[in-house]
Amino acid sequence: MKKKVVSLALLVGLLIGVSPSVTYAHSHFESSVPEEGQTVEEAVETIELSFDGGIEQASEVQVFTADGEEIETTAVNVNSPNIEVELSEPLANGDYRVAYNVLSADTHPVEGEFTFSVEAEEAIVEEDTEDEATTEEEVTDTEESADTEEQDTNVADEQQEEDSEESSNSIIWIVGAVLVVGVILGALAGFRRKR
Ligand SMILES: [Cu+2]
Repeated sequence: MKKKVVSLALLVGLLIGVSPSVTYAHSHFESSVPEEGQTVEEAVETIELSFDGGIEQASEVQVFTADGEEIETTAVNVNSPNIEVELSEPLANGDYRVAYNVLSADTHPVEGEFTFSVEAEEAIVEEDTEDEATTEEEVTDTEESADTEEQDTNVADEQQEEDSEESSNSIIWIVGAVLVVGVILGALAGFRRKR
């Protein structure tokens, strides 16, 4: 009789111990938009990932170009079991890799990645030229800032020179104006006296 009670207690204990892992099962990557290997022919500004179980807020997603350059994301919205990644601007044509590091609801990390391509018309071609323009601007910016650092003191000196030039110029103007007014007044006075 006692043995039965003990084994029953063990059985109940075992069930209780097992049940949490049943409730919080390990989550797996299920699908995405764009999906693995897809070639998208329109602008891509968001990427959606879906998992087959609960995932935690601490989940991360990164998007990379074929060259391994990371794409800027404005938000990674975890809405278990889905994640929506918002990109700062539409993706240019090319191949992309999405890497996810998700925390499953059972606290186990789930890592993985998938790739897709963008092959859109028009809009994306414009994007490309814009990108190039921005890069060129950035390059000049860096050059300029490097120059600025070197010539900082020179610029300050020039600025001071300009300032003093300006002030001496305005003094010349004021003195000149006073002289002209004086000459006119003097002439007028002389004219009146003559009369
Ligand atoms: Cu797990």
